[in-house]
Amino acid sequence: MARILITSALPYINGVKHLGNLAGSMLPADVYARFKRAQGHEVIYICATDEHGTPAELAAAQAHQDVFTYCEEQHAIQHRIGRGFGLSWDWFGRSSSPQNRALTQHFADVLEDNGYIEERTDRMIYSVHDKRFLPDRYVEGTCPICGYRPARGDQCDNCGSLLDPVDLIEPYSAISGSAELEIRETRHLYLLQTKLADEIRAWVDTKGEWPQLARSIAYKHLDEGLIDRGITRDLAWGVPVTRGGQPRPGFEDKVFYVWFDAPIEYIGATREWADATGADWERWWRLDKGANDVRYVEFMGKDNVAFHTVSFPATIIGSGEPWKMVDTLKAFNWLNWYGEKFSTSHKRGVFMDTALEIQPPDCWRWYLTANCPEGSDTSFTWEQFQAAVNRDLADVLGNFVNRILKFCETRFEGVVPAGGEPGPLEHKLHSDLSAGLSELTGQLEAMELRKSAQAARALWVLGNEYLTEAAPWTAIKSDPARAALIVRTGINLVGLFARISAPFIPFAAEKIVEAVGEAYPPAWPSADAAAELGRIEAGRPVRAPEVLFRKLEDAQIEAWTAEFAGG
Ligand code: B3M
Ligand code: ZN
Repeated sequence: MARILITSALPYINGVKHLGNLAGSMLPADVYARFKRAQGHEVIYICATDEHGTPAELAAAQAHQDVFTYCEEQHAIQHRIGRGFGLSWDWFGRSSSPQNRALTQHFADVLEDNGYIEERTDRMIYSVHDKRFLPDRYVEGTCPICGYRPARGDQCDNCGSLLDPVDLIEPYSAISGSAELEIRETRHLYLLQTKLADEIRAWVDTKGEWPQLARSIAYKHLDEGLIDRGITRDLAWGVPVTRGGQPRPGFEDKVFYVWFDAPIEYIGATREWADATGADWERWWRLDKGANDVRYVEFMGKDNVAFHTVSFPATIIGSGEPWKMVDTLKAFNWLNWYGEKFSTSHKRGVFMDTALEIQPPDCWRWYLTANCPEGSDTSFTWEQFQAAVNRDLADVLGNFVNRILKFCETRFEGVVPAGGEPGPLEHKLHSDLSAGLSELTGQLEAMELRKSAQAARALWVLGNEYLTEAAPWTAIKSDPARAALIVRTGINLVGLFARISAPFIPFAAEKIVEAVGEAYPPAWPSADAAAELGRIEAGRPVRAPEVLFRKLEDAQIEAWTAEFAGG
């Protein structure tokens, strides 16, 4: 048995996330974590809210809250919603935790000791009216590339260009609207990534097993050439800049840049978990404390890949300390809403809170896994969602479970019947199932989410085909022993389907498992179908569960299409 550390990109604190955020990091990480636990491995799945930086401060100001209270509330909201989707985090931490603060300050210290941090003088925008510097999103103005207004200081929302606040045309303060801005000098810490570039490349070169999307983005950034990166900001909310545990002179009003402390929170959150539960965090993260045999897998959207393949590795490698680094990095493209971006302000697309109000979590989990933006950007459509729920879940899986269990209730008093011997139909079923089980396990091992969902569905289809051909409702009239064998086989298929479906649709899987008297969470099956179909023996009471999946009517789909179209 292996030890597997899983993290998904830390969602920003500034509001409830949309379905694309879920589909491109947290959900696939959860499917994989559940699969690996079911195989019997020791797994921890760690996530957290990313709470620092200008997005947090600005969102708090908009909500008329102080940033501390805002973050506390939003963290609780995101935590509750994540649990509502069944995300099986072992810990959902906060990047503003004392644990992360200590680690961030520690990394800055050792990086400086090793000669990888330097103080430099920067020219930054200062607002005379607000009496403060305006980093990143605190400045708005006209985009110098496309002319869009208001473009934000760090990025233009219209053309996507990455900007420097000083490049904006006719800039103004996002706080007060004041255009009385000056360029002033300010001191900042720089992480000397140029000095680390060769070591980072050499490390990426050893990662041949990374999926293609992650590798290509990493090399794109390495080939463009790394630049030294400012890792402090003139902000109040964040990790204070210290040196050797004392405030750093001249940096009393500054904090570390959010992208410096956010990835460190993967470690920080593990410490939060350890502090809360008495677990040992070092055996997951310190190579000198046993983390050598940990396999570390990260899940994230493609825009985060550079930070995880270049910037965070620069922090770790530059520290010279024996920290565990990522082994496999699974990246995703965008899930869009009918070809456009999700947007809170335009009311376009479904966000995680609303999603849970209108449909059960398993329906979203199934659709978003089966249609995740793996090979390219994809678009959500209500028609596909309806098909995923009605055909895959209701017609194929739900119907199978109900047909066989209802039949057992009416004809065998709800007890798994004895008698009968497997015939040619069962032998064919065993060999088809065995092949399908190895396919499914292989795709999950490879973290191919879409293909995994297809493989699971193909197994459900095999069950339906078997039942239709074997036709126990006919056999019962002429050959009761044969009918008993078919029903027993069918009930074992139900149990098997619950086991293979649990990573995708854990709530339904739990109901199914209960219906056939198995334990939850169920263990992952071997590829020996004949053995797997012998688990549930004659004499066990079973019962049909309540409706597992409700079908979606066309009228409902039309109403949602209009409601969430934006405009
Ligand atoms: N919060 C960006 C995002 O949510 C950022 C990820 C941090 S991962 C350490 O896409
Ligand atoms: Zn632009």
